[in-house]
Amino acid sequence: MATTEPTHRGRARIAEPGEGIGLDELALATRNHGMPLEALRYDVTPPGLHYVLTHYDIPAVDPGDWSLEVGGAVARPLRLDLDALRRRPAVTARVLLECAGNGRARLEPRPVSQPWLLEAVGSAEWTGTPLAPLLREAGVSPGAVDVAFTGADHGVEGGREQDYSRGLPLAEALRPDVLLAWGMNGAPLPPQHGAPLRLLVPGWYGMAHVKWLTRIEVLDRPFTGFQNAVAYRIKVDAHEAGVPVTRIAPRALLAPPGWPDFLTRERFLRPGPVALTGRAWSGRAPVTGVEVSTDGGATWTPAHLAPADPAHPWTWRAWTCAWDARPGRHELVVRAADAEGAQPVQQRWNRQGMANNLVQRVPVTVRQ
Ligand SMILES: Nc1nc2c(c(=O)[nH]1)N[C@H]1C(S)=C(S)[C@@H](COP(=O)(O)O)O[C@H]1N2
Ligand SMILES: [Mo]
Repeated sequence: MATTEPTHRGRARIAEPGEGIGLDELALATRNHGMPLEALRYDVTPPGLHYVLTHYDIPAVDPGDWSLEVGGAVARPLRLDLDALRRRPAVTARVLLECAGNGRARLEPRPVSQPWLLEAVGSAEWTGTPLAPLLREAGVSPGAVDVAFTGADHGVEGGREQDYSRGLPLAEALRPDVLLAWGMNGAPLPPQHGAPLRLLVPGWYGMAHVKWLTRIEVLDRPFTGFQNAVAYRIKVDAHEAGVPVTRIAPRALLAPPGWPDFLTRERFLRPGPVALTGRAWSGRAPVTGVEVSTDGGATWTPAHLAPADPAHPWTWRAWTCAWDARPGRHELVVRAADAEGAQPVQQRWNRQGMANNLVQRVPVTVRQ
């Protein structure tokens, strides 16, 4: 990893008070699209509607001469091409991904980065082979602690030139549900989602699910690469080490009811009974409940939460809540809880805007 002189523009910073979203953030937002929230209606996010987040460029990878290397602290280093991987036992799992920066754009002050509102989520059906048996075949050394996963994409971040690379604790890498995936929704992985092969670590925020995977390195020391040591840390002061971002905190989202204004996205409804619907998830523990407020959070009503599907423990669950919409302006708010607690109603700020699960607020106007 080479160090280049950081330019001022490329450095992470916090927006000035009152500073609007700038062109750098707009450029990121047009490359990295979210899932339109009406797509919360689908159990499995259809192709093209799943959110996308790519730090650098989508790399040019020829699947014909691509191969995956497994090395480092192992007894028998391996190299596998796509055919060799596809001959291994295959599973298909429904796994929700959410970017750790989801909700960042509404933080005050705003960390300048990919300006997600709330749409950095999707749940697809991923096909691949479990990672653990492959690691066992390679023979993990007794002193191993972390596993580093490196993608084919390359860029500069925080002034440091690097391949996108993430470390994962060995115990997590050995979980039976961690996959090396070559398929998404029954088709080969599309370029933007990591073709020909990506990692899936169910329950963890998006950054752990390394795309365009080329190398797996078992480490007998903790991984100290940029994406773990500098990025993806929850910290308030620039100089503190911070806490690493790991599993997805609980969140409920409302499929915005009624119809939108083209420009402002403000919502309009007709008076009468409305079935409010949405999805809820957590990567830490099962969701225990969803509550809905139609008065800006003054009072809360429990929503009906669909039972967990044992076949799909890592996806979202549907919820519904009946509302008798009366004419006027209302603020709809939803919050999910898991065994560790509920979503906060007040922001919990951190300087990278990570793992923020502030409640969603949807202002609506019920027309006469
Ligand atoms: N190689 C590589 N893997 C990556 C990234 C990346 O920039 N490069 N972005 C990560 C982040 S931050 C997220 S949120 C998810 C997004 O996955 P998706 O684009 O398939 O939704 O990919 C992760 N894997
Ligand atoms: Mo992300």
